[in-house]
Amino acid sequence: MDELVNKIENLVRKLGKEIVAAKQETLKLENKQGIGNIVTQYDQKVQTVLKKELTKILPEAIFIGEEVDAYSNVLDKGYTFVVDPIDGTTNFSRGLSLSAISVALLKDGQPYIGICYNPYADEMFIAQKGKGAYLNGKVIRVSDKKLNEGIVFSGNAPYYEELRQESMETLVKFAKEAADFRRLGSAVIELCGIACGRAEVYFELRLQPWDYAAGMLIVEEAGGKVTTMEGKEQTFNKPNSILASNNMEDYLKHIK
Ligand code: LIP
Repeated sequence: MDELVNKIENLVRKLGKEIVAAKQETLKLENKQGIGNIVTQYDQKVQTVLKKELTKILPEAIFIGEEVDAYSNVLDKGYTFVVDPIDGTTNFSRGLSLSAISVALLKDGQPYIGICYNPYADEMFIAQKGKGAYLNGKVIRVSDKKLNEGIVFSGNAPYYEELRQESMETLVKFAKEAADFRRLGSAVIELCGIACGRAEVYFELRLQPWDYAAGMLIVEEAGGKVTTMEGKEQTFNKPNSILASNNMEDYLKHIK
């Protein structure tokens, strides 16, 4: 398994360098379904290379990615790659340097390996089921802060106009009790931030499986907890809400 992880890590790190080197003035933006949901030629190129190279690394796995094959079914038996080539595409398109590559390998429908790379910070987050979570090779753990001294990462589900009001109301409920809140614009960076103790809670009312499949495993292997906003187990065949935390208290009670 370690050889498999190393091969994926090297591939992701190489592609991360291409993302950082992208010149903003060369970006070609295309609109997708939903408000402000864009894709650039870099999202498409990175995903094409990921699909080609991951298939060489593990031929028996199927591939699900944001920019193609988006809704093939996750295999209940066997291996499925669930990939976001550039999570935080809007940040990428605006030169905000807050984006990440996310590669999850699911085994029998559950996260088995999670690899998330923020190339701007050169931060490689890796988790293997049952083997802990690491940032650049060092063990990471969620924080031990309670909400009243903690930071909340809030997702606004920006592509879904019908969720904006509820997203803001949820943020107000959390923010009233937290020390502060942040919105980074990359679910992957927010999930990895929970895993390494930089914040205590991350919520978003609708994310795609490729946004959270890898980051979720990294949070859980770092001692955190990831459910839907209703406290249910996560699934990977359709968009879901997400509540990720350091599991220091029942955070759902703050948003009832
Ligand atoms: C984005 C997430 C962000 C969320 C957006 C979108 P993308 O991923 O990282 O947190 O609010 O709705 O899902 O589309 O940039 O890969």
